[in-house]
Amino acid sequence: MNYNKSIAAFTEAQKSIPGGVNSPVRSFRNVGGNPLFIAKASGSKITDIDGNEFIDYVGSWGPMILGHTHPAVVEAIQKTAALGASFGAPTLLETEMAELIKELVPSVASVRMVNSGTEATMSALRLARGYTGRDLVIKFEGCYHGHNDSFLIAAGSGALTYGIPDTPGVTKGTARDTLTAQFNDLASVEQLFEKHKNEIAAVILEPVTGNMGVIIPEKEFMEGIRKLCTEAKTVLIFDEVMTGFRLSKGGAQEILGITPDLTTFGKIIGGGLPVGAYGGKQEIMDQLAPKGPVYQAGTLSGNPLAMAAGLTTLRLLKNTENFYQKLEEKSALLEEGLRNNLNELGFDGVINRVGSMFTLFFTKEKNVKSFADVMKSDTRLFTNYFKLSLDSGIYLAPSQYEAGFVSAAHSIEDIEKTVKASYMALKTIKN
Ligand code: HOZ
Repeated sequence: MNYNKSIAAFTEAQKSIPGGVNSPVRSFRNVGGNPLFIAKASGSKITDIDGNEFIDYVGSWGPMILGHTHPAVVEAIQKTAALGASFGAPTLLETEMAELIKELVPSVASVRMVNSGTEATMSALRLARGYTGRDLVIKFEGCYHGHNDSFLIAAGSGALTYGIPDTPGVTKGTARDTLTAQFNDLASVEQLFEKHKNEIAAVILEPVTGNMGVIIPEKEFMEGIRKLCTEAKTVLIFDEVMTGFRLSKGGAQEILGITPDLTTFGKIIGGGLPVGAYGGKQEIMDQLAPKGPVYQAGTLSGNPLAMAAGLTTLRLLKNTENFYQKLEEKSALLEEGLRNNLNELGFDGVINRVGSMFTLFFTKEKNVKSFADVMKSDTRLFTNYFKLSLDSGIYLAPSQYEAGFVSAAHSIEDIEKTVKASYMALKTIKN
């Protein structure tokens, strides 16, 4: 494939944008390549400015569950835009969105819209601190909750990809208030609760991780955390920015059968436009200004375009028969094909998948259940695989530590093509 225009565009971009990108993980630096500059996308396909077309498993890092440029979503954005892009005043769309989220996610009694997942997690933490009157938060190594200072400690996603899980610029005081535990290791959480009795405001986690690749939580781990939080009157926050409306209508909490106190959302609820939200128990949400004393605000919060795109997306998920069943079937087919390839060609690897979220870890481990397991992955092998996949028309996230996403627009033919391309990539690596 010829990437000349993207190469030139990246050179130009680096003159005026730090690192040439507005979010680090998309720079391809980790896989030694040049990011593709995208011209357009439709359904399961994305097209770069050189005219190369790819089957897209990034899906804008999660939001595009219906595929790109779904006609109903495009129409909703266009119609809403014609009425005005932003008013800084309430609209009916915001209430409709809140009501729909409440209906689909029963743990949410009240919900506040913001503009990104980062804002959602940052605000949820402030709210948990205001509600409990405590300072400390427990997060899990490798989990990523956006780029707020409190969460850039042992962080996943781009921070992990570029080896800066603890970023400079976070004050010692902030870092001291963030405690880290190990995912799927309940004892590591218990120890922190023992040591900091009655001081922990919140525990936050991705209930199914995506930002260190997909890791499936063990039942006892999740139940144990819920119990610890309840006993200590600590606020349990599920960061469902990635998993919300992705793994089921009710998100990860529905399939795991665990009820958090607060949930953060993003990605899918904006249908591809910038958005975030956080919601949960009434008595906690009542602490938010103007009802309560915990302040949080935003000029573009509940923006009509984002609400229109998100509402249209959520309604389609809700009203399309067997929506999640069909996604599951396609994703299972992909998993099976990828696993057969690994086995047939004698590669070590683990494929973790929940619904339409998956990660292929190149590793000799039998399972990938923890951050420590993730870190044993062969990233050199991943890099080769990534580049060969790209050259054969498959667009994967440019990092071993991310999830892939299947959308409703992916066809069986797309999946078969992907499995074939993956086979050829592995065969080339082997030879
Ligand atoms: N944190 C996102 C991936 N988990 C990166 C999003 C982007 O670079 O656009």
